[in-house]
Amino acid sequence: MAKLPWQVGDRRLVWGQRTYLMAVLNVTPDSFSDGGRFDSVERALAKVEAIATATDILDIGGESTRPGSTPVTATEELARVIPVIRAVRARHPHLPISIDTTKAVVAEAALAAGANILNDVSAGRDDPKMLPLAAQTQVPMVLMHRQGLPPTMQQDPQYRDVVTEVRQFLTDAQTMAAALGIAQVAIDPGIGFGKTLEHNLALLRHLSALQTLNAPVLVGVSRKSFLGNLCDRPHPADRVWGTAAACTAAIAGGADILRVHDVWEMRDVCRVADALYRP
Ligand code: HH2
Repeated sequence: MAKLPWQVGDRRLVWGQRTYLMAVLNVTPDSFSDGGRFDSVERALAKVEAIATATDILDIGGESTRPGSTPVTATEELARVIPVIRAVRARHPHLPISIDTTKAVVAEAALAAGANILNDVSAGRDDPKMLPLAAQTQVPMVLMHRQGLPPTMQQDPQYRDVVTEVRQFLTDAQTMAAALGIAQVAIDPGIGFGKTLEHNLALLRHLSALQTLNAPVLVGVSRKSFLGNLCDRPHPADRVWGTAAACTAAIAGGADILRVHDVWEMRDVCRVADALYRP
C-alpha cells in the first residue's frame, strides 16, 4: 500500500518519488546552530528568499529544543514566530510552512497566520490540546519520538533496544492520531532527542524498520552534535559534510523528508542519493 500523499494548501506531496527538503528557520536567540541569526522579520525573510526555490517546506520555530535549552512562554514564542509566518506567507502564498512547537496555543495562532503543517517534537504529549487541534484543522502533522525533556534529555538516555522502542512509540502515536481522525501524519525518530551517539547511529542504520508504519518518514540530522562528535567539529556550521553523509544514509533507509539548515547543499545530496536509491 502506498503512503498517503499530503495535501498542503494547493501543493501535493507524493511520497517515494523523491526526497523533500524541510528548511529550518529558527526565530530564536539560542538555537544550537542558527540562534540569533534570523530573529527579525527582515533577516528571516532574507533567509527565505535565499532558499525558497530549493525548499519544499519551511519549518519555523520560536523555541529552542536543543539539549539543555530553557523553555520559553507561549507569549514569547508567539511574539517571535507570528510576524515571521505572516510575512513569509504574504511573499510566498504557496510554500508549505510548518510550525515547530509543542504548544497548541502557538500552533493555532501559527495556522491562522498562514502555517499549514504542525511539527511537534513531543508528538502531542506536551499539550493535550495539540492532537485535537490537528484533528479539527486537518493539517498534516509530524509526530516525533523524544525521550525525556530538552533540559535533561541528554544526561543519561537509556533503551533496551532503541530501534524497537522508537518504532513502538511511533506506532502508538500514529494509532492515537488515527483514532482522533488525523489523516495525514509523518513519523520522525527524533535524532538527538534523548539519544546517545550509538542510539542515533542505530536509528539511522535501521531507519528502514519504520517503513512498515506506512507513513512518510522525516529525519532531522542537520548539524547535530553527534556529527560534531564523529567529525571532531565543535561548531555546528562546520558539520555540513557530516550532515551530507547522514542525509545520504537516511535516504538509503527510506526517508521521505529531511529537515536541514544547509538547503542548497542538501538539495544536491538529495538529487544524487535519489538517483541512486529511489526505484
Ligand atoms: N530537531 C530540532 C528541532 N525540531 N523537529 C523534527 N520533526 N525533527 C527534528 O529532528 C528536530 C525538530 C532541533 O534542531 P534545531 O531546530 O536546529 O535546533 P534548536 O532546537 O536548538 O532550535
